[in-house]
Amino acid sequence: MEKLGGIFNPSSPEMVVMAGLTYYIIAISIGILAIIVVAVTYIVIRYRKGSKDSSEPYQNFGDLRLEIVWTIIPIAIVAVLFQLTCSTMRAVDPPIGDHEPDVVVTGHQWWWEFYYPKSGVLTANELHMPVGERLLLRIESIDVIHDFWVPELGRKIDAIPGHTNYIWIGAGEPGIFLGACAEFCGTQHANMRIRVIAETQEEFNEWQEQELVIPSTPRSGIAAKGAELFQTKACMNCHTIVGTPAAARIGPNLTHLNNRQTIGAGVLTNSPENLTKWLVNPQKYKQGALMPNMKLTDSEVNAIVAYLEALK
Ligand code: HEC
Ligand SMILES: [Cu+2]
Repeated sequence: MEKLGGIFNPSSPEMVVMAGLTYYIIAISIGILAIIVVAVTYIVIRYRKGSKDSSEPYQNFGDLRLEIVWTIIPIAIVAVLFQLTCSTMRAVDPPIGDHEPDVVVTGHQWWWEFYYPKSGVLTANELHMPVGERLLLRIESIDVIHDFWVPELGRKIDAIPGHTNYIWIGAGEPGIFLGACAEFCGTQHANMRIRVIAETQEEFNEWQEQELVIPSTPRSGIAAKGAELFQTKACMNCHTIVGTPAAARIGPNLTHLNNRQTIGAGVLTNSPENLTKWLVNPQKYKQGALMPNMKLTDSEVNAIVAYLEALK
């Protein structure tokens, strides 16, 4: 169930309020535009220059009553918009207080790291959340300015190196909500996608339990060969696989890659075939990505794919 639609498909309580404000502003603007168009049209026709009379029309300077009216009306309109904006901000962006973040979001060129400090889950590009819960996200960046945005669920916010930002985010209904980096951050900016997977509390708990399993390292067969290659082919310099010495966070945590729907922050759907393609040459699918072409032979690739698929 994939949806697009941004503000026209508000799917969180926050986004419902924000979309409401947008609709109000659009409605008021259309109202003002309509009044102006009607007035201009009327005046152009009513006071057009006649063929008989060529003198200047009557000029009316300094009408105090008129000036008061056209000062008060715009102030009233702005005051209403100000009040609506303030109540929207109160609803969408409540104070953080001493609330601990539920997820730490770190922007990387060109993927997202999601860390759940309360459980210890560390994953990438796909943000799971229980429906009806409002999560506090702490937004950071490891390199350049990125911007976290899932249009159907609420506010967008910058991920700035050396500075933390916070947003509240929740989903009012189950589904997959697509988002993306919204601040140009280099060649693969367009392929820095976000998938929010909003699910029931039970499904979320199940996912979380799976994420926390420490997989056993295969001891025999082609997968064991893959495990060995993972250590010797420099993969471990950039990636984490829990339960092995690989603990780097330059690239996504691969421990439970099986649980993810996509590879490369959305460039490929996750399947053994696509994983093979990615490992043969990631640069073909995401040119400029910070994972180099590892120049693996076909049998090395097959062994590593077997290993990553075996991690459960
Ligand atoms: C220099 C660091 C580096 C090395 C070495 C490296 N990778 Fe990566 N890898 C990355 C980065 C960065 C990404 C994320 C790329 C992106 O999405 O922009 C990535 C992505 C991946 C992905 C996709 C993960 C996901 O969730 O999208 C897989 C699978 C992967 N690497 C496997 C490997 C394997 C296997 C090796 C060793 C043969 C390896 N990598 C070596 C940095 C590295
Ligand atoms: Cu970007």
